Amino acid sequence: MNRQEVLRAYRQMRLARAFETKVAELYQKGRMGGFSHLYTGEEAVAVGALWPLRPDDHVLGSYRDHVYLLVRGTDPGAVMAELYGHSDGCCKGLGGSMHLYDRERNFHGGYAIVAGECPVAVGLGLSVKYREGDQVVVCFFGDGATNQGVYHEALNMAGLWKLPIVFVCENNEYAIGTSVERSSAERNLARKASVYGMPAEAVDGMDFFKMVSAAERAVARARRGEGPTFIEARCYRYRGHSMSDPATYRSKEEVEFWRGRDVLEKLRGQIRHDFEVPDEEFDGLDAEVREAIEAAVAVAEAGRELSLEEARKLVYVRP
Ligand SMILES: Cc1ncc(C[n+]2csc(CCOP(=O)(O)OP(=O)(O)O)c2C)c(N)n1
Repeated sequence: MNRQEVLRAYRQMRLARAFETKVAELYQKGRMGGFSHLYTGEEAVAVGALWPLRPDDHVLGSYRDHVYLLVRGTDPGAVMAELYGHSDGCCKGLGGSMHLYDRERNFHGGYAIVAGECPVAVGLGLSVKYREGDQVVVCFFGDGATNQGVYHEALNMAGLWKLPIVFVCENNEYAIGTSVERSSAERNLARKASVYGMPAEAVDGMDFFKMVSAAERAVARARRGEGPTFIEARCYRYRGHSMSDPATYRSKEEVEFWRGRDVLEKLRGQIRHDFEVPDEEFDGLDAEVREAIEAAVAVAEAGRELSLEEARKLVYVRP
């Protein structure tokens, strides 16, 4: 990767972090309703896994979904307005935090049902194969999803039919407050997936470069028609499961251990060292990101909710 590319990766990660820090603040001020599940700490997984994709590739995620859209290039104002439930939102305010969607960028949804995105990814993968395309489907889900029946059905079909899918499991060690050891008979989630006819590997999800190289291998395999790959990204979320979770089930030491391996700090250190990027250049990028976030908040604040009549027209269609 060259200097320009690594700085682009840093900017994407910084934008993701700053966006969600702002969301936490605005959520606490009551500016948005519904649930809000933040990705803070896991940014290297999304930025790394999506790095090799082309605009015509497909992406799906769970309810912890804000960052995927930002990385895919959805306007931050459209994501923020969606969280406000406003009509400028990427789903005109009808989806909200857990149900983001951007057809133009082939982001096919945030799914609030755990593992709900996995069979949809199989459908998309099958459609790519049927049309003899070379697009790839990247499907994100948490460790908790690997205990769902539909997840196993989806992986089985993807492996059997050699579909062009990259399954990215964000193993952040917890499903709400239940740790992997207490919920999965097989704690090694890569091994658990490997029986479905696909290569499966565990990757340090706190390291952007390791995520990129795993994703590049998986995407290349899928494009060559060799079928799916499973990546277990070992990572950690700094915050509770959602904004209403005080996360009392884990110790301060545990959180501090992971914060000490912060993905943004790590990437900044690597770039500073390898490309001799001066601090002022990082400061410039940080300032640019702050402005982008302010602009996003301004879009959301200035917006309005759809009227019931407008909403009804979008939700119901005549058969
Ligand atoms: C089928 C189903 N069962 C239970 C829930 C309630 N629920 C919401 S999030 C969650 C935990 C999922 O954890 P994980 O898949 O590890 O994702 P993470 O939140 O760690 O990103 C559960 C059990 C749900 N939404 N859907």
